[in-house]
Amino acid sequence: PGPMKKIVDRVVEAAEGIPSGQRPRMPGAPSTEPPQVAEPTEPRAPLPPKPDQLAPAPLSAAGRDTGAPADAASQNGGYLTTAQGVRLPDSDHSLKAGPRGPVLLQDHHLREKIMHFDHERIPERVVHARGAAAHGVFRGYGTATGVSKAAFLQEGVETPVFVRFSTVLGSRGSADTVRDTRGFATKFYTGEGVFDLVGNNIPVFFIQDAIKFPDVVHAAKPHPDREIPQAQSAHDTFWDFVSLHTEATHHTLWNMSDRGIPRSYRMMEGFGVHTFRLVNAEGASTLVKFHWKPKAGVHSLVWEEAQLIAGMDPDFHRRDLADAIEAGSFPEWELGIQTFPDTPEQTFAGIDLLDPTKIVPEELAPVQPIGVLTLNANPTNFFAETEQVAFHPGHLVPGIDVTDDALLAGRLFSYLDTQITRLGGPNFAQIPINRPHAPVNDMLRDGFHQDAVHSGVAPYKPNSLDGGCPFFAGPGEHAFIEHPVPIAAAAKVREAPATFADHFSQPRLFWLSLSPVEREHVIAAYTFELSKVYEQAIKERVLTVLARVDEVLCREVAQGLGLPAPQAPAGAQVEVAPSPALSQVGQRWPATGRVLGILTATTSDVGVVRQLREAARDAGLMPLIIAPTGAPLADDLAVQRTYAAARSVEFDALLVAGAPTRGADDHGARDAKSGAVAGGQPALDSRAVLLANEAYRHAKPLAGLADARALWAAAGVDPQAPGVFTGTDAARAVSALVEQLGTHRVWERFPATAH
Ligand code: HDD
Repeated sequence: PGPMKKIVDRVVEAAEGIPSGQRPRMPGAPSTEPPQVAEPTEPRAPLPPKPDQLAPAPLSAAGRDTGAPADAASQNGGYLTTAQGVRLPDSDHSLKAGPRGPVLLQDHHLREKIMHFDHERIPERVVHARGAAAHGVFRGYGTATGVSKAAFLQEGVETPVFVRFSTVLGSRGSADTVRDTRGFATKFYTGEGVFDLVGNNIPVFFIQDAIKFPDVVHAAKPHPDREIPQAQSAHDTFWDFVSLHTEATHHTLWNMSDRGIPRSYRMMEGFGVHTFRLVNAEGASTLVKFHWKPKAGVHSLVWEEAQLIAGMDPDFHRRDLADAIEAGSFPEWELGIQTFPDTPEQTFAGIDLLDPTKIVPEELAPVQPIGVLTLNANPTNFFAETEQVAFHPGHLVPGIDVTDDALLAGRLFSYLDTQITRLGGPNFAQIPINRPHAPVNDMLRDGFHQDAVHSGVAPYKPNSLDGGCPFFAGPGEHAFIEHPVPIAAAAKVREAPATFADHFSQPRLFWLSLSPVEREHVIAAYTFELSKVYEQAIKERVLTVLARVDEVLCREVAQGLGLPAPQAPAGAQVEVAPSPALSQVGQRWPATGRVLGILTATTSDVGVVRQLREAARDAGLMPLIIAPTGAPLADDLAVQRTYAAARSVEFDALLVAGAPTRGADDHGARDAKSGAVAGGQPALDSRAVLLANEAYRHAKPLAGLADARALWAAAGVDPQAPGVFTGTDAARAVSALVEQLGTHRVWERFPATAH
C-alpha cells in the first residue's frame, strides 16, 4: 500500500484540473454511477454478454473446459500497463506541450499503442478465410485397431481436438450462408503428436492435381478488376473455368446441390476426400477414406433462406455453433472409414482411389464407425485460436500415412508454406493453439517469433556435448515410420492416369441419387448462377457439360436461361447405379439442438408460453421467444427476438402462442401499407404474418394454439397441409413439431417436378 498510495496520489494530483467527467478513475475511488453502466473502478469479472450476444438459455449446466492455455492473459487485471509492464495513469490523451499541443514525439505510450494497432491485422487465409471453430474431445471406439496402430484410435482413448469450419471463397468478413464448399478441419492433439484431418463437407474436389489449385481459386475468387462478386461462384470466371475444365463437374454439381448451403456446421458431413493409408501394428496397410457423420443428420437451408440470412445475420453459422455449445447442446460426429485393400492398382470396384474427383458409394464400401467427436467449448479468443490455428494434411501420426494422390502431394507442400506468410515465420507451431500436447524436442532453432528459450549447446545430431540428446525412437517407441510402399520404375511425365479422363459418370451417379425435390434445387441453383453470367458462350458451354450429366437437368436449366438445350453426344451418358446414401431426404434424425421460434403476442398467456418453452427444452430443442418488444414476459421469461429483429430463417420450426394484432403489438412497425384495418377488425401484425408465411413456404413445421387460425389465414398457411398443427394442447403442439423435425422439413410441401 505504501508505494502504491504514492502512485495513486500522484495520479490524482495529475488529474486535478481535468474536468471530472474526463478524469481517469483511480483504483479504489468510489463510483457515483450505477455499477452496470459505469466504468469499473477496481478489477472485477467482465460484464455478462450483451443481450444480442445471449445464447439461448442453457439446456444443461455443462462443465466447460475452455481449452484456453493456463497463461491466458485477460484484461481484468489491476492496472493498465504498456507492453513493457509499466503502469499508466492515462490512455486518453497524447503527451502535449500544454493542453493545446503540439503533441510530443517522445510519447512512448502513444507510439506503442498506435504501432500495435497498425499491425493488428494479419493476412487472411488465401482460401477458407471465413471460419468458426470450437474445442472438443475425440473418443476412439477401438474398432480401427485392426487397421491402424494410431494410439488415439484405441478404445476409450480421449483426445482433445480443435475443429475449424469455413467457407472457401469469401473474405474473413463475408457472409456464412453463401453457396460454397465448407471446410471441416480437425486438429487432434494426440499423445503421439498432432494429427490434422483437413477435409471438406463435399467428398470430391474440383481438380485432380494440386498444380491446378491456383487456377481454380483464381477463377472462383472475385474478378480482379472490380473485386466482385464476394464469396460467390455466380460469375463468369468461375463458370468459364469449370466448363472448360470438366473434371470439376462432379464437385460443381455438389456445390449446386443442397450441400452447398448447409443449415448449420453442426449438420454437415465431413470428408477427408483423398484416400489415406492406415498401417497397423503388424505393418500391414489398408487404404481408407475418412467420413464425419453428424449425429444431428445432414441438413440444408433453402436458397431463399440462405440469401435472406446473408443480409439478416451474416454470422449465422458462427452464431449457431457458438450458441449450441453455450446452451450445452454439444454437436457430435462419428468418424468412420471406408476400407479398401492396398493393392498395386489402388482401385476399388473399378473406381480409381487416387482420383479425388471420385467417391466410392457407401453401398459398395460401408462407412465403419471408429470414434466420436464432441464439440464442447467455444474458443476464448477468436484471433488467438480460430485465426491462428494452422492445419496441415502432412501432420500425421504413426499408423496414418498418405497415398500418391497428386492433389494431396501438392497440399503437403502448400500448407506449411502458407503459414510463413500468414503467421509471420516458421515458428507457428509454438502459437498456443498449435502446440502439440505431446512433448516437443526438436532441433529447430531461432526464426521470427521464437518463443522457446532453448537450453543446451548442441542443436544438432550426432552430438556428444549435449549427451547425445535427444535420441531417435525405434518402431516400438511410437516413431513415425513411412510405410515402405514400393515405387514402380516409371518415366518422368506430366500426365494423369487414363481413368482420370472419366469426368461424367460420377456426376450422373450423384444426380440420380437425389430425390426429386433435391434435383429441383440443383436445377434452380444452376439457373440462378448462370443467370448471373454475362457471356452467352459460357452459359452454352455449361449446358453442353450438363447434357453429358443428364437430359432433364440440362433441359430444365436451358429453359430457365431461355436457351436451346444441347444434345449429348451418343453414348455420352454412362449407366450408373444411384447411391441412396447421398440423398439428404428420406431419413429420420433426432430433433435435438434445433431452433424453435415461439411467437408471442401481448395477449399470450404467460403460463402457456412458459409451458411451451419447458416442453421444447425437455425435447432438446433450443427455444427462442419472439415478442413485440424486448420487455420480458415475466421475470423468468426473457425475450430473445423482438418482432423488429425476428425473421423466420433463424428457426427450424415456428410455434405460435398468440395472434399478434396490429395496434396492440405494432411497436416499432413502420410499414404503412400493412396497417390497413379491414372491416373494423385490427389487422394482424405484418411482421408476424411474414414470419408464418415464410416458415410455411420454406416447408418448416408449424404449430399454433387455437387463435393461430387467424394468422394462418393471413399468412396463406393451409391448416390442413402436412406439418401444420393447430390445437389447444401445448404439449401436443410441441410433440407435433418434434416429430416433424425428425425429417428436417415437411418435404411434401415443396413442389417437385424434376424426375
Ligand atoms: Fe486446402 C486451407 C481443405 C486442396 C491449399 N484447405 C484449407 C482449409 C481446409 C482445406 C478445410 C482451411 C483450414 C483452416 O481452417 O485453417 N484443401 C482442402 C481440401 C482439399 C484442399 C479438402 C482437397 C481435397 N488446398 C488444397 C490444395 C491446395 C490447398 C490442392 C494447394 C495446392 N488450403 C490450401 C492453403 C490453405 C488451405 C492455401 C489456406 C490457409 C491454410 O491453408 O492454412 O494452403
